[in-house]
Amino acid sequence: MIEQFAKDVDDGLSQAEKKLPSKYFYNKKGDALFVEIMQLPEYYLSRAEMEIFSEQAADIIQAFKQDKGTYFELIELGAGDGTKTRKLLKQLQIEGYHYDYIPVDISKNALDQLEAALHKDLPQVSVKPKHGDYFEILESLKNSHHPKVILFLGSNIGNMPDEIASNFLYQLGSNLSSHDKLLLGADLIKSADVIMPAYNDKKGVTKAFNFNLLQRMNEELEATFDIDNFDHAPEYDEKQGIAKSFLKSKRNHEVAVNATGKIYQFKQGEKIHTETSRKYNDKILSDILQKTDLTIEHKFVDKKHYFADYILQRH
Ligand code: AVJ
Repeated sequence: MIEQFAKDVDDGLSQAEKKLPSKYFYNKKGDALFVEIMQLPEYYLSRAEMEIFSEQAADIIQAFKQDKGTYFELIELGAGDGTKTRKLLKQLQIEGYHYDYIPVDISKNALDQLEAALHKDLPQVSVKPKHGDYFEILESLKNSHHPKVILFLGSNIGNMPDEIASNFLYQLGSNLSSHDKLLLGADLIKSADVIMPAYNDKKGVTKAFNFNLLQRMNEELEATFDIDNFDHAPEYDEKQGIAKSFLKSKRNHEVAVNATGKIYQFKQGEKIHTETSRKYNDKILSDILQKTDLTIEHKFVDKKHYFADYILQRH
């Protein structure tokens, strides 16, 4: 794991345009910061999706079109703290469905906490956590022949550039059977004055989340990053609907990373791209789905039309 981290860091920092994979945000501290982000007044995404789940859980479940008498697998990619999913799990219990809830997450810490919390709050739900990244899980889907409903919420897909998202959804679709469903949460394109504060909150939690990546490299890779040498610098291209987060070097300096055995130079104003958060509309999503076996069947939105949960079916 550490070796892969070191390799990814070396790859990213050796490019002309430096970058780091956003999946490394999520260590114990990053998980806690992300939970804090979800509660920020500026971070509308979680609240909008929560509203959809609170008010439309029964309709969403109906759109799954699962047979009440037949066991199915409810698989959540990037489950995190599972707050929204709880609404669905409760409703599924009420309606008497037979299923296992299989949360998948890159963070073992988040999975352990989720399992403990569900065991306490919803003891009837059978929870079978899986630790790993999304791509690793795809293969293992093939090994089970039960009907499946995949949850990919929170606009987590937005971390993938469109081509990667398309490949990922293609692979996901090809590992599903017809009538399996994918519930895909997608943040919708809107104006910069709503989006920018969500990635640059007043309290500085998102900034701390971004800086945590530097601290994680210091701790796990014996790097010498000084957070005082960087600014948190989010951007949003309103026309394209793409938000990006950067760490921007305040001065010319260099950083040693013991685990890679290298020294990396940073120029004043030079940026490390740490995250992409793509925003969607029906057209963008349809284009991404074009090469896949998945088609849009339903769309659930919040009252402000900030966020959408799409139901996709393998055709
Ligand atoms: C969990 C990937 C959806 O991109 O909005 C929040 C992560 N980054 N604030 C997002 C995040 C900074 C989030 N996703």
